[in-house]
This record gives sequence, structure tokens and C-alpha cells, in this order.
Amino acid sequence: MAPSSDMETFGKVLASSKSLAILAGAGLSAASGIPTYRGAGGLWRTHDAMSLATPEAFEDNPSLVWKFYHERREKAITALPNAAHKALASLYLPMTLSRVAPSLDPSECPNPLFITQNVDSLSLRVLSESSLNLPEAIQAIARESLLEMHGSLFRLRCTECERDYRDYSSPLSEILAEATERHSESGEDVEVPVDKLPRCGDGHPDSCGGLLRPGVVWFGEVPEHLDQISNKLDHCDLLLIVGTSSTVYPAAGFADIVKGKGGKTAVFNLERSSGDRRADFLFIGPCEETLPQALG
Ligand code: BV8
Ligand code: ZN
Repeated sequence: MAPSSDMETFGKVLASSKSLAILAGAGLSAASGIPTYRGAGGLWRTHDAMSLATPEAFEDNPSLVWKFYHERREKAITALPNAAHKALASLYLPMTLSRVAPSLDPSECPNPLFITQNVDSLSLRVLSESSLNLPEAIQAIARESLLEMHGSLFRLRCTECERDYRDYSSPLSEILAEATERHSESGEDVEVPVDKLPRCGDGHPDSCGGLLRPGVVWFGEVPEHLDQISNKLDHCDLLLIVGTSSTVYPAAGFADIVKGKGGKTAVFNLERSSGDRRADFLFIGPCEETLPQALG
């Protein structure tokens, strides 16, 4: 049966949902100026972005991979959450939740569960943004509910001692900033020696000086929070699928899991995608417009 695009019917299904989950992809942050993977953003300089998001690429040329992530970090840190981020975050406001999803099971925490494939941490940031002025207690619940299954550009992990911590410094490294600057000015590809790349320590007492890597999940690595995600999908009765081409696994298989257990799916995308073939609802358009309508 073709998916419905009727907002009113969707509103009724949302109002009767007892266990809600959201799966987000790069389209959620497109309106914030963060390039998607399959749009123009799929290419970084002369490289296919996906080919740089692997442990092998980092092993092979950590300097090139760090330049790639440094640029994305700097772009994400200056990006602002958009109306779609805010519409999703408003689900953590009790009054919004009681209005749009009054049937959620209060004993199930967190409910809704927000799973993002994005590494820009914009969804995390919007939770602590003053524009939503979420009380601290709600912010804490919301942060618990937000699973960055592919990690974050703002996490660093030491390749030696495995220390894993958040770092929002900008720039993370002067020499990477300079290399980026020179490339954007003259196209020059400045080599950054490995011993000048971000190192474990940099002012932290318990540091080992090992080479740091971006705290993201690369292809071939196991995504994070999979147990919590599969527990949720086991009884999720409505999955909102926002701004994803549904091409990267295991996230691309979440819709089928929910459908297979009798749940419903609602896709919010600019265009048709492989994630909507069995969708119950399909809202074609920019999610920064369709989500505020659907959750408003
Ligand atoms: C795993 C972090 C095992 C890094 C990312 C061979 C070898 C090894 C693995 C595999 C293999 N073959 C297949 C695999 C599995 C592989 C995979 O799926 N490959 C694909 C390419 C076939 N997956 C993995 O390797 C995963 N790990 O399988 O481990 C395992 C699994 C389970 C249990 C135990 C072991 C790890 C995958 C994670 C990779 N890391 N990111 C970084 O970012 O640098 S993936 C990265 O790409 C994103 O995180 C995201 O997941 C994906 C991009 O997808 P989207 O977010 O959907 O973005 P995209 O640009 O594609 O689409 C944007 C959509 O938005 C479009 O539909 C567009 O229409 C829409 N849109 C645009 N604007 C808007 C909009 N919609 C609404 N409004 C708008 N305004
Ligand atoms: Zn270390």
C-alpha cells in the first residue's frame, strides 16, 4: 500500500504511540549548512568522503584524514541547529509531548528514543540551547535519550591509551587550521607531519602523548548503543525516519525491524529513498518545514 502523506492521520498515529523512536540522517542538518554525504558533500577535495571514513584510510594517511575531519569539525562548530532539530528537541518538552504524544509509556525511559547517524552533534547542542530553555532536569533526560550511534566530530579517542573524551575547542589544532586556511586560499595541500597531529594530553594530566583519532564510527567499525537501540526497536510502535538515504547499515535496517514487529514508520525526506518502500507515512519536502508541521 502506498505511504500516506496525510498529516492529520499521522497526528492520530503519533497521539496513540506508546513507544516512539526517531532515526535521523544528514538531511536533518542540511538546512544548517552541513553537506550531506550523497549530495555535493559526498566529495571532499578530490576524495570520496566515504573512503576517508575508514580505519585503513587513517592508518594509511592520518594527516589527510585529520584534515578532512578538522574541516568538518570547524563547519559543524559554526553551524546552527535548524527548525527540524528544534522540532525534534521540543519532543522533550513535557507540554509538547503531552500534546502530540499523550499515550507514550511513562514507565519506559527514555521515550522517545532519538537515534542519530549524524556526527555534527547539532541535536545534542540544541538540547542545551537557550532558545528551547529546557529545564536542566529535562536536558539531562533528553541527553540520555539521544544516541549518536556513529559517534561525534567532537569526541577524541587516543589510539594508544583509548582515552575517549569530548572536546569542542576550535581550532582543535593550529597547524590543521593553518593547513585548511592555505588550502582554501590557494588550493595548496599542506602536509601536516604525524607528530604534529592532535596528541593525547595537550594539557590533560593523565595523557600518554599517543596519536588521537576522531571519535566517530568508521566503516567496518561497530556502531555505538546497538543493544539499547535493538531493545527499543523490539517494541517501538512508531519510528520517524528523518533525512536519511537509508543506505548505511545497520541503521538502514531499522525500519524493517520496526515494520517486522508490527510497528509503523514515517519518512521525512526531500525525495524517495530505499527507507520508504514499506513506510506507512511519507512526507516529501525539507524536514525543516515538514517536521515542525508534523510535530507542531
Ligand atoms: C558495521 C561516521 C559491523 C563517519 C558513518 C563491507 C565492509 C565493511 C562493512 C560493510 C561492507 N558492506 C556493508 C557494510 C556495512 C557498512 C555499510 O553499511 N556500508 C554501506 C556503504 C553499504 N556499515 C558499516 O561499516 C557500519 N558498521 O556494519 O559494523 C557490525 C554491525 C552491527 C553489529 C556488529 C557489527 C558502520 C557504518 C558507520 C559509518 N560511519 N559516519 C563520518 O561521518 O565521517 S556513516 C555516514 O554515512 C553517516 O553517519 C550516515 O550513516 C551515512 C550517510 O547517510 P545519510 O545520513 O543518510 O546521508 P546521505 O547523504 O546518504 O542522505 C541524506 C538524505 O537526506 C537523502 O536521502 C536526502 O534526500 C535527504 N535530505 C537532504 N536534505 C534534506 C533531506 N531530507 C529532508 N530535509 C532536507 N532538508
Ligand atoms: Zn593516550
